[in-house]
Parts: sequence; structure tokens; C-alpha cells
Amino acid sequence: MYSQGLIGADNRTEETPEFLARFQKRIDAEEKIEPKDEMPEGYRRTLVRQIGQHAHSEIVGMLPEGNWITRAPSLRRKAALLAKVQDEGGHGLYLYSAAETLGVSREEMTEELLSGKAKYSSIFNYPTLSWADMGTIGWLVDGAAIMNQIPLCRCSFGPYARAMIRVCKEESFHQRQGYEIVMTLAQGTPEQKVMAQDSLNRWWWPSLMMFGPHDADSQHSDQSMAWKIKRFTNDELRQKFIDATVPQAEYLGLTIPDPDLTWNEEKGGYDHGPIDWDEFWRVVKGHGPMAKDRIKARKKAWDDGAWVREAALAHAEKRRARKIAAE
Ligand code: FAQ
Repeated sequence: MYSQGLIGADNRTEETPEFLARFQKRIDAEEKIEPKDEMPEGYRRTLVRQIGQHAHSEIVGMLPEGNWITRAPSLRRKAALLAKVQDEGGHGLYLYSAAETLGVSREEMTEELLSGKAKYSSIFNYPTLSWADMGTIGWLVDGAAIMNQIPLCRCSFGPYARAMIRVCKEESFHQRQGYEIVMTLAQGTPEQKVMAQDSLNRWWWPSLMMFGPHDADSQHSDQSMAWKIKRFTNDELRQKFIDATVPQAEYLGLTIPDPDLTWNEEKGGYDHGPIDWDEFWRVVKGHGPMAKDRIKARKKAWDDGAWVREAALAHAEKRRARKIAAE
């Protein structure tokens, strides 16, 4: 807990019980908190952590699909995949900008990613082995992302909530293009159907893990729910995703790789088999199958882009100096 007596995120406000109660009242009244508003330091830190990690996920998430752009089977598929991967880059940029409003720089966030201090979504540590994975990523990974991000459109922090509106619209296009790829394969030759099923087998469980640990092991959920950063718990969103996705797999004639999956009439949702949490934590701690490659690629892109950042800064500085001289 963030105790009283701390200086708040605005560097002025003392976090007295009155201050914290006043802040909570605004949250409970569904007011949006804006960057210059007074806020508890813990609220600011939680947002920087979550938005920063979300931004890293979008950018690292370009890599598994970027791997297939040159090998897309037709011009139409290539154009759609290229647009999707570009969208993910755009999402990362909105999110970095939203986090920057909280007083953290893109450089700091990137350094935390490259040093392993900041996480990115576990899902992007898995390899993309076949073209079918482009379909499955759109269908399941973007599908899971939408399930998680629609409630974030109502997040209490204004810049994050507003960024999520556009992001969700684009994710919805991504989900459909992915589903359409899988549908084409599932209705194609026997080999294509095998490819689609194999892809579903590999991505199903990691997609469920995207929602985070079981509620009992989720250290941040209670506070994030109280601050209305999160609107649903990890398990609630995971359940919604399963319930929405199983009928889609049935329509495709594909089998979800979970022998324990059964409809539970009483709860009005599916019961599922155990998730391999050891695998989840291994991946989260940086030991996923593609972890080293992902960070290596990010580091190379960051280092290779240094001259562009320096040139842009020098140009901005020149313009500023010219403007001052003309005044
Ligand atoms: N992977 O206490 P909680 C996308 C960490 S975007 C890695 O439950 P919280 C678009 C968590 O950070 C996908 N780490 O945490 C796309 C914490 O560690 P920390 C990304 C995970 O924050 C599609 C610890 O475990 N989406 O896919 C994961 O309350 C296709 C304890 O967990 C977002 O980031 C995980 N899966 O809930 C792009 C959405 N789960 O930080 C390209 C926004 C948990 O103390 C292609 N984020 N951890 O070191 C959220 O909604 C939340 O942060 C959760 C986690 C739900 C991810």
C-alpha cells in the first residue's frame, strides 16, 4: 500500500488520508484523471508500469508477424499484414505518448525494456512457424487483446482511455483478418487444415496466459480495480475470451486443444483444463523460446535509430534557436 505522508505525483501534494479520500471520490464518480491533476504516486507508478509494458508489447509484437511479410502467399495478404504490423507500431507510439504525460521519457522506458526490468506480453516470446500463425495471431492474440482493451477504454486515466478507443477499432480489423486467414485454411486442402489445427494447438494456451496470472496470484489487480485502471480481473477476462472463442473454433471445424473443456450450464460458461503456470512464469521471467531474439531485435532497432533521433533533436533545436533569434 502507498502510505500517507508521501509526496504525490505532482511533487506537492502530501498523501494524507484526506487527499487519498478526495482522489478516490473522483475515481468513484467516474471522473477522468488528467496528467496535470493531483494523483497518488502509486497511481502514477501503476500507470507508467502498465502503459509502458503495453507499449513495449505492441512494438515487440510487430516482430513475430514482421517475420512473415515477405512470405505472405498473395499481394492481398501481404498488404493486409503490412498494414496490421504498421498499426501495432502506431499503437506503441500512442501508448508511449500516454505514458510520457506521466513524466517518464521514451528513453527511460526503452532502457527498462532492454535491461529486462520492464516486461512485455508473454505471448510475443513464441515463434511463428507457419503462415497459419498469421491467422491464429489475428484471431486469438488480437482477440484476447480486444477483450482486455475494450474495458481499458473506460480506464480512469484520460490519455490511456482515449488512446484505447482507436486501438480497439484497429484491433477489431486485425482480429477479422486473422479469422479470415484461418477460415480459408480450415476450408482448404487437408494439408492446410492440418496447418491451421497445428497453429491453434500451439497458440491456444499462450493466448489464455496473456490475461495474466490467476486472480489469487495477481499482485496488482485489487488496487488497479479500486482505481478503475482495470475494470475486470484477469480470470474474468480470460473466461469471457474462452466463451467467445470456442464457438468460433467450432464454426471453423477446429478443435481447441483442451480435453477438459466443457460447457458449464450453471455458470453459463466453459470450464477449462489447468493452465501451465510454470511455463507462464518462465516466459514472464525472460526464458521464453524467442526472448533473446526479441530483445536483440529491439536493441538493434534502438541502436540503429540513434542517428535519426539525434538528427531530429538537432533539427528541432535549430528551429527553436531560429525562432528565438527572429523574435
Ligand atoms: N505477460 O498483478 P498482475 C497486444 C506480469 S497487446 C508478461 O495481474 P497487472 C496487441 C505483470 O506485469 C498485449 N507479464 O499485473 C497485439 C506483473 O509484473 P510487474 C499486451 C505479465 O498489470 C496483438 C505480474 O505479472 N496488453 O497483444 C503478463 O494488474 C497482436 C503480476 O500480474 C497489455 O499490456 C503477461 N501476459 O495485469 C500486438 C494490456 N501478465 O509489472 C501485436 C494492458 C501479467 O509487477 C500483435 N495491461 N504479467 O513486473 C493489462 O491489462 C495488465 O497489465 C495485465 C496484467 C492484465 C497484462
